[in-house]
Amino acid sequence: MRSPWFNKLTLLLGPRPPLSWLLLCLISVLALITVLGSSSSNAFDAVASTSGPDIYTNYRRLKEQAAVDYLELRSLSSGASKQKEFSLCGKERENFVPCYNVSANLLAGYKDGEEFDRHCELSRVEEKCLVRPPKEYKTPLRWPAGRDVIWSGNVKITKDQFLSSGSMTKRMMLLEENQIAFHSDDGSIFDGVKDYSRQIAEMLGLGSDSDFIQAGVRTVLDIGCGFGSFGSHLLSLKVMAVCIAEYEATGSQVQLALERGLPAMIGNFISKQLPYPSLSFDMVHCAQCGVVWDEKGTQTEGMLLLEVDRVLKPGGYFVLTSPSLKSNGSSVNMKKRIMFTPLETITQEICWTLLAQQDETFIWQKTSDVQCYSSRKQASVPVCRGHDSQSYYQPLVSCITGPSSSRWNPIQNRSSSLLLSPEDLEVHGVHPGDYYEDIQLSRSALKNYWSLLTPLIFSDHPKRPGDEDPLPPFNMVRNVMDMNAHYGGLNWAFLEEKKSVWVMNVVPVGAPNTLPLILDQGFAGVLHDWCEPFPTYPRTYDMLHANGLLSHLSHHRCSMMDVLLEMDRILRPEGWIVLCDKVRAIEMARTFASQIRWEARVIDLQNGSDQRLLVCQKPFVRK
Ligand SMILES: *[C@@H]1O[C@H](CO)[C@@H](O)[C@H](O)[C@H]1NC(C)=O
Ligand SMILES: *[C@@H]1O[C@H](CO)[C@@H](O)[C@H](O)[C@H]1NC(C)=O
Ligand SMILES: *[C@@H]1O[C@H](CO)[C@@H](O)[C@H](O)[C@H]1NC(C)=O
Ligand SMILES: CC(=O)N[C@H]1CO[C@H](CO)[C@@H](O)[C@@H]1O
Repeated sequence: MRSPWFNKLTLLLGPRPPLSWLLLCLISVLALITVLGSSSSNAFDAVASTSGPDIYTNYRRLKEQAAVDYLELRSLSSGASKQKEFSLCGKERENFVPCYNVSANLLAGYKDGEEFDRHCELSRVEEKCLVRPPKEYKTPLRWPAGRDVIWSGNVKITKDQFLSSGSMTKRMMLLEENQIAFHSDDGSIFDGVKDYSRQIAEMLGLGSDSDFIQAGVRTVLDIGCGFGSFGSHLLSLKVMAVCIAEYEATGSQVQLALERGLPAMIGNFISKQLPYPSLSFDMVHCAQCGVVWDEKGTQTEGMLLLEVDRVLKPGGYFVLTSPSLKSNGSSVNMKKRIMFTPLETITQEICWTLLAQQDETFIWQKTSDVQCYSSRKQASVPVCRGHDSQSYYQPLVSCITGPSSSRWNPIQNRSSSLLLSPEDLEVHGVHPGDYYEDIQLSRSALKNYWSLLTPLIFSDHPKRPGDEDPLPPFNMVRNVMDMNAHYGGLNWAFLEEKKSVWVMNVVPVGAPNTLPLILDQGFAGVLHDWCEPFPTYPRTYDMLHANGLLSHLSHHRCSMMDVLLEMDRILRPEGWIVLCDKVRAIEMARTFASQIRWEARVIDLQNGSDQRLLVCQKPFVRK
């Protein structure tokens, strides 16, 4: 594939020296693979000598970190052979999602929906153990077969939920006793979703739903996505749809969507903003998503719509489908009036126009004209002062965010290329060379990583980078997470290689906030604090990649062990971990990996560089 931007890339890369340590890391992967002596004593010395150019801004934090390191060191120096392996958690934790203990939240006094919110402070788990898969767990089918058929034993769903499912986005059927089938895009089991998608396109004035991209719709936030069938159809049209839904103990929309290989994460905006910056999505979609948008007299009145407005890009669309609008009898119009008068008021005030209304579906368009806000007749909803804070766990606001942002660019005005232009990059304050270099480096990195992902790497005659790619089923990778995504280079590399994966690009709290840039490329991404569990169900990712994350976290007050245990939780059996980091971080992780009972191999860069690669695989069963 040689798209025009590729040439631009080569041009830009040409004169720049290969500065980044990432380059060290990647180039050196080409070097020989050697097994490091497991936890030799100099590894501890390396861990202990925490010198380097790192700037600590907070002395107290430094001291606290020293304490954590010390504890970890002590447990290390008790001898690798004596390292205790973690035991498996009990059966009750098979579908364990930390931070979402509803009964604990209720006990703490959260109510009115806030009990379903994320409250990590209330669910500290003392016991460290490995979340085990259900007894009947089976390796998911390969993409794209796995999109339409899943093993019912892999997800938690009750018979009632199964039988009651019937809405367009929740349709499924039991094939045999252990398989669930969903809407298939090319089959004709259900065609409801296709018709629905065509209807939306028509309401937007498009000839067909394959014109979404041309109309500027590349990314969709699908709130309460059912089981992802609409998103799955959009993916086939090359539109990236990310599903968010609240935590559900059984029949989880997010768990089922991820099991099918569709982008999803737990997200709920009852009281807090979503972990996305403003002006992020081209469309927000809610079909029977269970959100009450116009609740009167509550503290959050109107705020949920303002949150939708915040994450929508200028000129973007809000699609709302709600069967409650379609009455049983003749009172159709009456009902709609009652239901929609409040929404009408607020949508006008925030400069949305009702584009179309058909059956139970309404489409509003957010203004693309900043002037609209100053020319409003009555401005009872003010424009927020200052800029989008872009921090984490912000409360909902009752003002309009975004008009003053330099990222204010109507979706209809955007170039069709996903690659950002130098002008776009200027808006983000990013040097084009850095951006194109990140992509270039990730491209070569991916080639190497991919060829390493085979159990052969753990054998006595390990596979080397560049050796022929392993045969299926070894590369069964669909859901990928880049835990420290930087500019989204790894996502680019996957795209270019035409691998059938999607990437959750995570920007760690405390790292330069590149999330707006990632989302502006049409990728999935989220801000996350890795000292806390990730908002997803167990066994939902096939590959976790982290470049420099461990050293980044050493500035924070969390233990590496907790991060690795969390990685183990969210990884599918036989899933892969690729860590690239400084030698002391990697050697520490190597020791912990054996406690978590991962197969692991350190790859030496053989270049005097202090970067190492750690490739691990989570075993299918642990005895
Ligand atoms: C959830 O919280 C309750 C009440 O604090 C506690 O008894 C229970 O063990 C917790 N559940 C999990 C899975 O941590
Ligand atoms: C419509 O029908 C449903 C179930 O059939 C019922 O629960 C609901 O009350 C009805 N609504 C009206 C407005 O009659
Ligand atoms: C969008 O494009 C139109 C036509 O090229 C132009 O007039 C308008 O100023 C642009 N809007 C923005 C916000 O760039
Ligand atoms: C990326 C890197 O550090 N490359 C170096 C590897 O080692 C050779 C020889 O010592 C250097 O010339 C490279 O610059």
